[in-house]
Amino acid sequence: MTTRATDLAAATIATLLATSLPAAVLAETIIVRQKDRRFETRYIEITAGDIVSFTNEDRFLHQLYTESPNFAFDSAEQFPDEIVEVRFPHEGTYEVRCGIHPKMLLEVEVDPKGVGK
Ligand SMILES: [Cu+2]
Repeated sequence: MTTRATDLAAATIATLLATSLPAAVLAETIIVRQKDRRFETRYIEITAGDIVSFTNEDRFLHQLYTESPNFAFDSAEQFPDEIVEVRFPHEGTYEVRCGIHPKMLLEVEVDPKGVGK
């Protein structure tokens, strides 16, 4: 039995993928647009570790926050065209709100890692 160079290369690539993929690539980024004083959707379901990317497509400020016993963030003022990225590290259900527009509400359900969506 002989080992050809291409087999070695394939094995090397497979090894690299196996060792470098998990943490970095399995996390997803989910885009949620803010437009007309609303989030484009009222509910998203993600996995712990995922990042939600909020894009301000209005011509005025937003200010995102969530408050919960195990996770909180406050974006401060978010200018037009500014993107705020929020990583949700823990499972749970979170209400993302805007400090400037009280009717804005996005519910984020965060599943534990390893559970299907
Ligand atoms: Cu707002």
